[in-house]
Amino acid sequence: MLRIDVVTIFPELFEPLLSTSLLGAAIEGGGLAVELHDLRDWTEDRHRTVDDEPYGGGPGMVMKPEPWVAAIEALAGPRGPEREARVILLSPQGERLSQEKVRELARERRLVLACGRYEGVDQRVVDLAVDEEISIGDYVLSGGEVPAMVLIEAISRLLPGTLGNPESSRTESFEGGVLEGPQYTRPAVFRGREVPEVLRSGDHAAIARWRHERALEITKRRRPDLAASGGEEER
Ligand code: JBZ
Repeated sequence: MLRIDVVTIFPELFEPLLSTSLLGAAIEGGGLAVELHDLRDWTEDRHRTVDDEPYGGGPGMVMKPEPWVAAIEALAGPRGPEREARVILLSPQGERLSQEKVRELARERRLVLACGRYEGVDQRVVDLAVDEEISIGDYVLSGGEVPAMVLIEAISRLLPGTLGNPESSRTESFEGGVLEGPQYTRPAVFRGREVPEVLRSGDHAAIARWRHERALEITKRRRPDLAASGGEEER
């Protein structure tokens, strides 16, 4: 069982994700528990303030350290060997998320996902309370909520007993370091375009060979960086 505590000023953003079938199944199946927390619950002023002006000037606001450190320590305990959860801040300064990292996190018992907003979080939160920073990629976002959802969905697919089809998690894109080739369903002819004959041949060896060839072809063309590793990652 993996428990994920999410700390955010927008907990309601996560509700639709948590009630969809895939995550719903992981949660119903008992492999995953997600608890949402409003950062403002750890403020102490009347206005429940979470941000303030940046020292040194500049545009925008910075998230205050006090509510963050209080929230993280309440959920994970103080940093150190006794800590009860691995604390991850979603941030552009983080290490790029990979399927290898997803597999590593799926083996943990507890995670705390800290979602920043505004121009970022006071550095002392990172220095005093966060275990690691993760980024989902090089595009500009407004906060860590969507990255946290990406992480939760990627992890949930790997939890034991939570996947509809256990085979699909291995063969899908990236698990083997290779993209999937083209997929087809009925009808056999759509707007004059036929499903490749081999897929309708019933020759399972020929189908497997064809799929493998198409997978290597698309990987080499679209993701030469992946193709360079020969598709031998994790097998
Ligand atoms: C992320 C201030 O909060 C942010 C802003 C951008 C951003 C994150 C958090 S996490 N970008 C990413 O995963 O790349």
